[in-house]
Amino acid sequence: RKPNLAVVGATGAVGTVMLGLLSSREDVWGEIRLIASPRSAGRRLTVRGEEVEVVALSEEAFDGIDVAMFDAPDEVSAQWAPIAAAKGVVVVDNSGAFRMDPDVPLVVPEVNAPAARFRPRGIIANPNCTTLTMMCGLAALHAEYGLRELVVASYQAASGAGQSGVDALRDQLKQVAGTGVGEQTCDLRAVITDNGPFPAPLALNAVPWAGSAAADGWSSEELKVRNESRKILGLPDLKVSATCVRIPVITAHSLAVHAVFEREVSQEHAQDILREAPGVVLYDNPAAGEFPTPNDVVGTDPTWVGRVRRSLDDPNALDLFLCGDNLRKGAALNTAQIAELVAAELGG
Ligand code: 11C
Repeated sequence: RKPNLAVVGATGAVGTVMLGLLSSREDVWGEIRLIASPRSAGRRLTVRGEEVEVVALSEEAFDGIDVAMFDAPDEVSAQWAPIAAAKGVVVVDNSGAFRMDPDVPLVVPEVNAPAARFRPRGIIANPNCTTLTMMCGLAALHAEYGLRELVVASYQAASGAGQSGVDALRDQLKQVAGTGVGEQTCDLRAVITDNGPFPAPLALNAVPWAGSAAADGWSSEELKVRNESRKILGLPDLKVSATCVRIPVITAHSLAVHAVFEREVSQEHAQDILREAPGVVLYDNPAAGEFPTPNDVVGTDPTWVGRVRRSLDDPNALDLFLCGDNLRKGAALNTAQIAELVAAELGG
């Protein structure tokens, strides 16, 4: 029989994209059960062309389920993923709760699919969307050149902060549209009084902060980029410096990456590697105006890469610009791909 799937967090920004993916990808699932907080229970959502009623999160909600995708806050996953796993459900979790647990694999199917089979806790973690934007491209370059160091600046979309981030940005854009606001220091802060989930106005701005405060001035998002990249690539000593910045884009994260390798690189060979890399599209002809932008890649599955250059000061280093839909490959798509690996393993 085909395995039964639960989608926990079905009504959120990622959950909504997930239902679209489940309706358009090859259907490997038996029942698809939609689970959300009690507040959203009873809503009817469409998946695979059929209306399904959302049920409240509870232990019984996992009865008869084989695989559960969680897109929930860290504390909800931390509490409920082990409850589901204890019932024999394989959990694919998109929160930060388990990613760095040595007994939980952190999986990008194009990069380390076999890791998904070692899951002593019955949980597989899905990486952070910022990390995911660069993993497929960097893994391919690492296989050829041996990665030593990453210096990353992110340009992250509002939807990384969920539906409340999208709503806040849309409201702020309405407040500033057609005004002269943004020309003078502080006038944005006078007009935009509700920053939503962001620590400063996002419309007409760039905010160098994502996530929560970690030690020594780093943000949690910057540490996730470092720790998760190390784990996925199997490089525990990889040097990583990230600066994570939110920009007024609705969906699709972008990263400027300076990558240093063990061996000498060439621009053309690096472009060839990226052209062939699974999950990657090379779009790199700046003379013709061809490079990825968030607006061009939103709604697509691959991660896109352009502006590939050999560093002028280091023959072992490349500079590149990557964009990916943070709700698709950055979240729902990668989760679905992992769940499909499990379905294939279970014989679905
Ligand atoms: C953001 N990347 O753009 C974050 C959202 O660890 O899964 C995802 C947080 C996470 O704000």
